[in-house]
Amino acid sequence: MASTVADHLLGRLREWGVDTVFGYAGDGINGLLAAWGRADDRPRFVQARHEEMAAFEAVGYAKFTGRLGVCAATSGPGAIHLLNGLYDAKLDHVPVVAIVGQTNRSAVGGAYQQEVDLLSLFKDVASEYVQMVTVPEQLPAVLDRAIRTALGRRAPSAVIIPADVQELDYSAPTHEFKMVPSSLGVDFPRLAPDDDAVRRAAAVLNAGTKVAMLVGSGARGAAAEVAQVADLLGAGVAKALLGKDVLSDELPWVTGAIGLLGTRPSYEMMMGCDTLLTVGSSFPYTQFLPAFDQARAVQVDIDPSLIGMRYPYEVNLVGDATATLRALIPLLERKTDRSWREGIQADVARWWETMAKEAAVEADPVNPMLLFGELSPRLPDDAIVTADSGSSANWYARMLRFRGRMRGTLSGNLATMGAGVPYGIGAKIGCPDRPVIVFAGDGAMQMNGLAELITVKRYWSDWDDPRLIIAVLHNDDLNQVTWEMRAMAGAPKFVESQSLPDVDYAGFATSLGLIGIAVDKPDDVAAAWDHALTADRPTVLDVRTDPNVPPIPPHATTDQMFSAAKAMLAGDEDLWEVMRRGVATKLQEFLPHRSG
Ligand SMILES: Cc1ncc(C[n+]2csc(CCOP(=O)(O)OP(=O)(O)O)c2C)c(N)n1
Ligand SMILES: [Mg+2]
Repeated sequence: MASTVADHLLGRLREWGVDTVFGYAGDGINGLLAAWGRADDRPRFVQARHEEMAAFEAVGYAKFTGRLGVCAATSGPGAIHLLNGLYDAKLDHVPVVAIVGQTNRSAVGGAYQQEVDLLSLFKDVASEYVQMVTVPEQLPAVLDRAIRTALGRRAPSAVIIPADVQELDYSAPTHEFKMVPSSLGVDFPRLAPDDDAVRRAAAVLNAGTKVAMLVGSGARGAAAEVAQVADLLGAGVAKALLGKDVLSDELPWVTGAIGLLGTRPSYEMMMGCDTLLTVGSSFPYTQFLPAFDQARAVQVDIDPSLIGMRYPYEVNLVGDATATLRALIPLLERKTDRSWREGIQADVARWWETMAKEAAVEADPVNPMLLFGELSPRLPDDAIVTADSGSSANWYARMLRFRGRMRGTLSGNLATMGAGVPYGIGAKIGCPDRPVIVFAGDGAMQMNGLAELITVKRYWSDWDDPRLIIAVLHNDDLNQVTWEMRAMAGAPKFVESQSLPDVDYAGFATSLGLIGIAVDKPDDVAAAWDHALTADRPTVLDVRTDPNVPPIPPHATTDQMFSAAKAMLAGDEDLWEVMRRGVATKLQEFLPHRSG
């Protein structure tokens, strides 16, 4: 039998080194599925419960392996389901190719069943590249370009293939007019910075006396250079959420997370600095950066379309983080006065003590900070951690001390609920020899995490290291939003929208043959982690956490709240009291009544 377009497509994916495709079946891709059967499941087809989960799994896989993520879905509803996961890839700059079916060419435009205008549907999410293959000769150029564009622009792209085209005999583009042949592979440059710009940046940084650095995921792989620059400049380093695993939290001058989910030392450093150096981050919240007339600033970023925003930077240096920092280092003068950095280190040390104290405070029944605090020192050196959107993102950002080879991520820019569990699955499929820990709210579990545990049931026995731990913050509440409403809108909890039905998460896990551990006492938290971290299969930790422990720190809401919180904390009030008794209620006293 001749090779079909679908056979050729799978063969080309294999040639590109794609070993896994996350997907879900449907008659819009029947030709592809049949080819998969003929190809002996190469690349491996991983079946999710829902196409959105397949897309999240592809994003998680790509984030943790550094390779291309690929997902596949049928036409119409399957393609529509992919969207949220693809937007997650778009906003967090992750290379993912979506392969989707379409109705037969003879039916397109005929209001046919499951016919959706897919080119229009994907136009925004796959704005870097989306195309429909209508004849076999088109396939190589479209597929190869989709892959190269996704990798090069760090973005999702989409290839649409009508069902009948999948089953056509493949015929390659020829050496003729109106043919577009293609080739395999791509090598990217390491973008070297402009010499003059490096000199101007060094002049700004050398002139400062109190330097703050902010690093994001663009600084991944440049940890040694970041540390060297920070040392020369006597700087502290704050980390944007997606850059949490870029630099070890054991370094005494790393102030940790910044922003709404951030730490106090990061906030204080930004409020007190006279110079800012941002590397590989487009952290969005300007109000957590220095005031406009307070600091001179330099930004380093590989993407000219994202540089120069958020702050009036004096030098916007486009370049690879490692190459640019290496070029800067010989031009930087070591600050002889180390007092600024010593102050930051003292703040950081005090911060970790405060976190430990807060985690030890009694709650009803389990303080969520205790859950994270007990895990932190137990984290295996090669652990991968993901967190869902919700209160767990806050505790993930602030409470976990990353070190060594640890990796972690979440849906940073889209901040979508429901990514935690499928990210964890994508991590396990991509890195089956590493332990993976997922934090998810009960709302996120009910949204889709529970169903996706069925995917875990299907695949876990293939993993070299079977440990996948899903810690559920069981607070019967959409807690993050409940607190946002309290703190930002001054509104009480609206039970109809915020309360969740009670579900037995541990019991559901057990029913799937996984380990389920229900925890409702603080004293049992440590043993539960030990159990899960030595288990021979995936575990769901179903932990009754207290919804009255506010995830939002007092310095993290509106500008007025910053100054209010600062005033309170400067008076050496017990930070915990401020938080525990309800940041919102306390801070409300400082807020003028809102109008409109
Ligand atoms: C898809 C999606 N829907 C809604 C939201 C808004 N949202 C953000 S966090 C959150 C609550 C999450 O509740 P849960 O998963 O129970 O976690 P908790 O905050 O209670 O720990 C909501 C509704 C969102 N970010 N994404
Ligand atoms: Mg909840």
